[in-house]
Amino acid sequence: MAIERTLSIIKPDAVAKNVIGKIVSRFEAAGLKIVAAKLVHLSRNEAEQFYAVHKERPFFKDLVEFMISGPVFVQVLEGENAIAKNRDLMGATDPKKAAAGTIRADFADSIDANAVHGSDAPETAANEVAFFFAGLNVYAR
Ligand code: RTP
Ligand code: MG
Repeated sequence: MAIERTLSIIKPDAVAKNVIGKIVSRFEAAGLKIVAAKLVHLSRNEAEQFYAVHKERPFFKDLVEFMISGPVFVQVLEGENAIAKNRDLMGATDPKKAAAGTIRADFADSIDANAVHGSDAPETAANEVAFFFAGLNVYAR
């Protein structure tokens, strides 16, 4: 199986709840390594750029407002099948539909304030890693 890199964001709701450590522990327990990390408060422009793929969706404005409402903890995770593994750990977008024991089931309040972001495919992972960590290798060696 391929060693991949993926982008994870612990969103403002989870940072405000003081559960960065609990969420990071789940990545570590699943065998994902943190190869880069930083706490940042996104500007409106950065949040709009990051979620540009959703700019025509009805929830775009609320999504941007939420993502700039407080600091976020951004990480690059590396490991076997890291992109899908991270998405499995996160659970479904809507926490009401997220499987028991997933990050969103345990820490998210709503489909808007849903605790974490994770890249959804190899191409988006490469773009998202480069967006936050210029100069970092987007693929594992
Ligand atoms: P993410 O990109 O944040 O990891 O979440 P995702 O892949 O599970 O979901 P996606 O479809 O990419 O949507 C991005 C974020 O937009 C918000 N959203 N709200 N109200 C709605 O119907 C709705 N749908 C999506 C969520 O916060 C979602 O994480
Ligand atoms: Mg997404």
